Amino acid sequence: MKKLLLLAFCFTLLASITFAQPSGNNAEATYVKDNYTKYEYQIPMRDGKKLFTSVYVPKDQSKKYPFMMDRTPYSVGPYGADKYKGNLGPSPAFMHDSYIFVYQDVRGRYMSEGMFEEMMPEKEDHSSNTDVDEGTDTYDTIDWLLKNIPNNTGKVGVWGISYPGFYTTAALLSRHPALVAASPQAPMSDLWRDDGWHNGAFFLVANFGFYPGFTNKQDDKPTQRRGGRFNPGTNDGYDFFLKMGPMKNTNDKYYKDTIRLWNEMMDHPDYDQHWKDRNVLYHLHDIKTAVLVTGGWYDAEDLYGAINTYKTLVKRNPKTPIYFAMGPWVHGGWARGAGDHLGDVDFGGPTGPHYRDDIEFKFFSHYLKGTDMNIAPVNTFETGVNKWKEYKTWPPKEAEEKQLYLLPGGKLSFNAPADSKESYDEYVSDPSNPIPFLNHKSMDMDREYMTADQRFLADRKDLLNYTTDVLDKDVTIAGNIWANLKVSTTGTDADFVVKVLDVYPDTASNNKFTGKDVKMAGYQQMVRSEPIRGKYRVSIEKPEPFTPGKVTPVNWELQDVLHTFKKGHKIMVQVQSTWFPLIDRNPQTFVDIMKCDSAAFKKATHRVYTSKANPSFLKVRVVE
Ligand code: PG9
Repeated sequence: MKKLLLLAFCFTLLASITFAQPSGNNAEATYVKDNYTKYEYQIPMRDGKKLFTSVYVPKDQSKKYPFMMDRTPYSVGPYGADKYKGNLGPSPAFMHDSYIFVYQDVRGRYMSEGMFEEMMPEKEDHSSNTDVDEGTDTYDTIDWLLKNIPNNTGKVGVWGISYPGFYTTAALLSRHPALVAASPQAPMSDLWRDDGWHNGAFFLVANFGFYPGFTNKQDDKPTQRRGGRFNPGTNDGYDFFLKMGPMKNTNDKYYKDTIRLWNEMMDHPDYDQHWKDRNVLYHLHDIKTAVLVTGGWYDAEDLYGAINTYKTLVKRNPKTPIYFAMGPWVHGGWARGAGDHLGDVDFGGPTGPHYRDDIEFKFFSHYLKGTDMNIAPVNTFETGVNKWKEYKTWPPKEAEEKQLYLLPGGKLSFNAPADSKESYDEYVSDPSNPIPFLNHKSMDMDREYMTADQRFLADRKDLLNYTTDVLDKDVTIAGNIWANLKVSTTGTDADFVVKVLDVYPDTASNNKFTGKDVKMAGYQQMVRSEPIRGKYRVSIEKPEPFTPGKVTPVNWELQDVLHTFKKGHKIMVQVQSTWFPLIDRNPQTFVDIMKCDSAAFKKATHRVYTSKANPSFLKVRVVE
């Protein structure tokens, strides 16, 4: 602790943690106090550890109620039986409809006993009382609640966003028969692929800011204390991280090896056993609980988790009712607010209330209270034309796979290259002058980056643009996008970032959300974007260097979209090799990036091939 105090930067009390329960407004807070009584319990688990749990019971005890439970690493506070949360449940409709609301500090967090482990590995074998995990903790909690909370109906629903979304997925593994409905929302599923790394590129700005606050205790002693917040002393993240130098300086200069969870990240850059043990998707078999998986197309944190939790559940549990809802939202954007725009982009009206009232509330009400429900298996918001679309499956069966080719002269087309002559485009990428991911100063991963106009990069020479002709009809892409590039580099490692952009016509007019000094005419809206760290192109477990100058395939998934590029717009694909400080810098030499020195960082020339022999293209699914 002394060491920390000596740091040049101070830690202040953490004001906000990513997915703590929103505090609600005064009317909601009054409603909670008037209609619910709060109790606090230490619920014993099978291994003897006790988990701190707040239970809000309807004052009207003339009826029975089902449980709605949220298990969280972000604190169930406020603590004290006389101190109430400002609102209850996933949305106000729930608290007005009366449920028994249960909030639990998960094992090792805040007032619960035990040692916290990042995304605690799930076990398949629970034969001994010490074989505990989030599944058994959920099972033991449900069992205790059914026996100890009067006037319950014997039915339980679980929900949670982000980390609590992971705990919701893990709750399914309790396989407790009373757990009849669950909604993992933006659930982390595999930290290496969700918040940590995207195809091996480290999400620097998001994680660096998160771990000091999250690591509130590094022992097994209960505490109400929150973690600290790292104060970098600037709001210019680009400058801060550039001056910081190589990743090892996060510890050498700032954290001094005091943050256990940060060190776990730094020690495991590859997809090794540490991360495999924490991949909850491996365990999603034999699930009988009805599930509603929810996510946001513009969730910069756990988009992978939402999409892949849904796809895995459907594939491995074909007889179980599994629903999917994806809207035009940022991380957790469906839980509160209108959800009517992101940055300059207008979604044509509120989207949040439809989800909360017509999908989420009806789903839980049906399974917990037996009310009618008429929800399509897949409810997806189609961006670009701003409409909800219902499907039976995701991706929709009717979507046809097509290839969108990067062609010489910066062209992009569904027609493959015809010329047998070799062709390529090249750029020099310099880790000491990385391409910014934002057009303004920030120390955060500003969520608007997911739809932001990319024209601010017009003068950069270290990226490539490929653009279609003006579209003569709408083009709708539904499902995942794959980048298939043929590249070469003068270095031995390289990152490649592919961005898919919707280019608006010059006649496009501004909307009520368009920022000051922005013109929607010619806007280059980011629709989907993902990096790959080239050394992981063959195996995410065993990185491999590039052979300088050798044409090499690099393929990676860009995640799903449901987006219509409208008639009159153009589709644009942008390729670059830095994206800072969203992802850390690749030194472009084959080294352990988390441990290397600044001497490892070198300029390199990268080529992207566009010929018939070496085509580069995106694989997309098009709905006619
Ligand atoms: N997605 C969250 C997270 C961020 C960074 C690291 C680990 C988890 C969260 O908001 O819970």
